[in-house]
Order: sequence, then C-alpha cells, then structure tokens
Amino acid sequence: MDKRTIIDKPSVGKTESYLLFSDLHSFDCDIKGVQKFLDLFKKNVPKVRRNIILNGDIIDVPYLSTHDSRFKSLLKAQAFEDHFIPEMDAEIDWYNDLIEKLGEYVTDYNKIFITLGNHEERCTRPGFINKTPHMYRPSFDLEYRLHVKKRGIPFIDYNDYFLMKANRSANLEITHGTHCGTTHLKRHFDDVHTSIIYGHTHQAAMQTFKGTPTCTVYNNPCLSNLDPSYMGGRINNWAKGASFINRTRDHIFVNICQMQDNEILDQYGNRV
Ligand SMILES: [Mn+2]
Repeated sequence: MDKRTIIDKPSVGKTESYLLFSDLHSFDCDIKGVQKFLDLFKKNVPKVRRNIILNGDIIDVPYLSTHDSRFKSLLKAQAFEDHFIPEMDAEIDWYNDLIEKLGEYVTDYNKIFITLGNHEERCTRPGFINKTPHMYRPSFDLEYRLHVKKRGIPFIDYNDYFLMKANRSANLEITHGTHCGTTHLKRHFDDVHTSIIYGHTHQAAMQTFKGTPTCTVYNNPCLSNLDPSYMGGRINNWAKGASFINRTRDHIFVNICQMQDNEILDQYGNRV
C-alpha cells in the first residue's frame, strides 16, 4: 500500500509518450476501441518513444466477487478445478494475448507498465487466498501468470503508485484509484497532494487544485461496454476512452480522449 515506483525521466531534449488504458474488464472490453487508440499512437509517435500503461481492472474476475451469490458456497465446496481455475485461466489467456499484442507497438516489454485494480485484487484477498490450498495458489498469482519478471514488465499492486517526476510541472502519480461518488477528484488529490491520474470510476474528468506548481487530477475513462449486464440497465455517467501522456524532463501533459461513434476525440472535442 502506498508504495511508489518511479518511471525514469526522458533523456535531455526528448519526449516520451504513454498510452494509458484502464478498466477494460476483459470480456466486456471494447477491443475495436483499443485498436483505434493503438493505431493513433503508432501514427503519431515513433516506436522508441512509445510506452503503454495498463492501469488496472484490465480483467474482471467476477467469480471471485463477494457480490457473486455463488462465490461463498463454491469456495466452501473447494470448487477450484471445476470452477475457479478454469474461469481464471480464461481471463489470464485474454490478458496474456493483450500483452503480446501490445508488445508489437513498443520496443520492449519493459515499456508496458501494469498496475492492479480492485477487480484483480480479488485474487489476493485473505478471504479467498487463505481458503485456497497451496497447490492452487499460483493460479491466482497475476505477477507469476502474466510472466512479469520474465518479460521485465514494471508491475505494481493495487493502491500502489507509479510516479513521474518533472522539473517544472507537478509530479504525476499513476494508480488505479479507490474513491467513487461525487467527490472522487478531490479525494484522490487529498491522497497525494500532487497531480494524479486514475481510472476506477469509468468517468472522464479533470480538475485543477492549488499548488506550486498547479496540480491536476485526471480521471481516465473505461474502454469497456457502457451497459454491462451487472448494471441491470441503470443509468450511469460512464465514458469510453483512454489517455495520452507526453512528458519531457520539464513538463507532463495529459490528454484524456473519449470515443464517440467509434471516433477518438481529444479533450476539446476534436477528432484525432
Ligand atoms: Mn476499479
């Protein structure tokens, strides 16, 4: 909790670009939308300057949710081999396929950054893992199953932060996010007192806060179905999109983009 992993500054005179996705939710993912963002990134940024951040809730893990009515009884029945493990395997395959696909857009897997969201964190909750026999535990170890060490992927747990430092802009913290409701921008700012980008709420938002230099809080939208079955058709304020982060040694600039009618719009509503 609250651990920080620094992402190195670009070398003098260079700009680094990061495409940040969050809340893809595996089988609810808008994969065509992901492709659109990758195409745009490829068109605008040379490969050596490209980085990709997967900022949590990339998979959904619904079968380990305590809200799932069957979860407790299936856990009690130790339904690992015929339920939990096959469900997990399907999502892990999806996640590994995604990483492989993204690998084509960067020069090395160490340019793909992974943070865990609250959905992935379900795999590590004591209520589940303490009741999981030792022999089955590796199946739910995301760091192991995504080959993070072998691939050299920078990887952080839920509620930890990647940190980009800048000489003149406020530093930018990157995390999946924890707060919802109407005051999440302020509450995420209060956690770090600097600029921050998070997902979690599936909303597109931005607000500046007092500081020297001024701090900006960015809420990255989701890139998954806006009307998933678990919402039961209820109205929401979600948005689809992803963010581009450009940084030099001095400055960090974040552009939250949204999808409208399958087109990518920047934060001014221009088609990009
Ligand atoms: Mn979340």
